Amino acid sequence: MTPFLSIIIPAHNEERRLPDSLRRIMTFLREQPFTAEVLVVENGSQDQTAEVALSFARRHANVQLLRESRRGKGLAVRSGMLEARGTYRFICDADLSMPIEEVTRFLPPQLEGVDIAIASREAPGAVRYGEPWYRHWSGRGFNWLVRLLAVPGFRDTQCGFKCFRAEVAEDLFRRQRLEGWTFDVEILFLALKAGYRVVEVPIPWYFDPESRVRLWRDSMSMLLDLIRIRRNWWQGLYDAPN
Ligand SMILES: Nc1nc2c(ncn2[C@@H]2O[C@H](COP(=O)(O)OP(=O)(O)O)[C@@H](O)[C@H]2O)c(=O)[nH]1
Ligand SMILES: [Mg+2]
Repeated sequence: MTPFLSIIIPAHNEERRLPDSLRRIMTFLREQPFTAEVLVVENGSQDQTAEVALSFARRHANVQLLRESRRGKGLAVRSGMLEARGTYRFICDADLSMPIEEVTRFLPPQLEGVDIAIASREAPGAVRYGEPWYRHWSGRGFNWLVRLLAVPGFRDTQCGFKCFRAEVAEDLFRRQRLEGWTFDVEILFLALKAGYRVVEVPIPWYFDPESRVRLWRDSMSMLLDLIRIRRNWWQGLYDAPN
C-alpha cells in the first residue's frame, strides 16, 4: 500500500532528542485522516540512536530504521527519500525545531499544485524563537553566498523541513551527489533547472542549542560544496542518476 505521507528523519547522535520527537510525531499522525510511514535514517552515530529507533520500530508497524555506514545528513536524506513509498515525502529534523503540526501546511488540501514546499525562517510571517545572533548571522552570510553562487531567489535553503512530491523526489535525489550539509542547495539547484514549482512556507522555528553543525569547519566545506555544484553542472554530472 502507498502511504500518503513519508516522514524522513535524518538522525546522527540523536538518542536524547529522538524518543520525544518520535512520540510527538506518532501522536500527531494518529489524529490525521491520511496514512503515513516514518523512516529514521541513522549513520555514523556514537550513541544509541539506532537502538532507540529500532525499539520504536518494533512497537509501531509504520516506523522503520535505515542505516548508512558513512556520515552525512545529505547521504541519510537521500537513502530515506529513495526508500520511502509515500505520495509526499517530508524531510524532518530530529529536533522538531518546527512543530510537527505545521506539516499539514505543506500538503493538500492546504497546499495544492506544487512540486516542492520548503520551510522558510525568512519568508514574511516566519518567526525565529531563541536563536543567538551569531548563528543567525552565519546563516545569513551563507544564504548570501548560496544566492550568489548557486540558487537565487530563496532566503532560506537550510531549514530542515521540506516536502516533495514522490516523482520529483525520485528524480532529484537520484541525481544528488553531495552527502553533507549542502545537499539542500544542490537539490534546490536541480529543482530550478528542471523547472519544478517550489514554494516557501513561512514557519515558526524554535532554536535548539544542541547542534551537529561545527560552525567553522562545516562552513568552509559548505562553501566548497557550492562551487562543486557549479562544477558538477558544467561537467554534466547531473544529467543521469548518480
Ligand atoms: N543521519 C544523519 N543525520 C544527520 C547527520 N548530521 C546531522 N544530521 C541530522 O540533521 C538534523 C539537523 O541537525 P541539527 O544538529 O539539529 O542542525 P541545526 O539545527 O542546523 O543546528 C538532525 O536531525 C540531525 O540528527 C548525519 O551525519 N547523519
Ligand atoms: Mg536543529
